Amino acid sequence: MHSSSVTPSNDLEAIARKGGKFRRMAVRIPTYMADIRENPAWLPMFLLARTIPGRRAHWLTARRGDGASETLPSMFEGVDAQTAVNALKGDGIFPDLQLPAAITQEISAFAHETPCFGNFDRKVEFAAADHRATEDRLGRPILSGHHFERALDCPAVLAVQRDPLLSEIARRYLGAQAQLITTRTWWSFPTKASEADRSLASLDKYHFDLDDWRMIKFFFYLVDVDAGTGPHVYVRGSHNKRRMKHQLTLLVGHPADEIVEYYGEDSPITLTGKAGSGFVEDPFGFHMGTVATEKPRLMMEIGFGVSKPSRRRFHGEPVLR
Ligand SMILES: O=C(O)CCC(=O)C(=O)O
Repeated sequence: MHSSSVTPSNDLEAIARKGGKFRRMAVRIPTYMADIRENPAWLPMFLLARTIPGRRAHWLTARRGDGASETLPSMFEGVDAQTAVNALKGDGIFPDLQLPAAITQEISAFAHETPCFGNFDRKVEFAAADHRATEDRLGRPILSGHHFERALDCPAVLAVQRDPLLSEIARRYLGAQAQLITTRTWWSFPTKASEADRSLASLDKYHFDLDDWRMIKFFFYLVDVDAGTGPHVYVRGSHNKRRMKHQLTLLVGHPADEIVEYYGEDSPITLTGKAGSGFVEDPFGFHMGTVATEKPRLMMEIGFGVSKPSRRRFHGEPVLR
């Protein structure tokens, strides 16, 4: 006869593990409450968009959208919108975008000069070069530095945000309702961060995004990113297939072994590349940023969705104060 028993120490371990999950959720509760206050329509999305039937039902409302801006000049020479859309449909990611060198340099210079906010806290303001000194002064690790609305003061950021290729890909993939919902630039610094800070910064844990029913995010590296610079990882094929257990939980983050077991060992791709390289993904697929171990990473995100943009999420700020 096979039997299993729960010893007191097993019990404590289980509570500690749950404590981790609850802590991860607790970090996000103020964000969720702020979203509901700002837009009550967020609640059904938050509950149902995590399920495959809920999403499929919403995809049926997509109106056909293509061709509107295909002839307008784009900074992304040689990229065919439909090739990107086909890759998004199949893999959930298209990894072949490249910013012009002048745009990359302008955004990078801007992000070096413009003070950012540490760990999403507007009271912690510093220039990227002063990261270590700021950590020493405050006596705690600083994992991320966001520029929030300051990003829009950079003309090159606006030029990328408004590029016709991005909106063409968004309309072809998401439907004619596609609209801009995020623009952010931020640093990820090598440091020893707490789990709560890593969770808030969406680092080191596979998760999917639930900011809208249907979304795509364009990401661009503004420094060279290798294994030590906290590369982004995406699980190919995870945008349109979901284990039941992962549809019926409120948690968006899940352990790597569960992900790899379900989607296959070859499904995660780690995106490294030179400054200016970029990719577009469907963030319902599992993905994560990894914590930088050697050099800071500077990243820009331009996101499209189908619902009214939230003031909060536009620049990635958890709660507006
Ligand atoms: O920092 C990254 O590479 C990932 C960011 C992320 O996970 C997100 O925007 O949801």
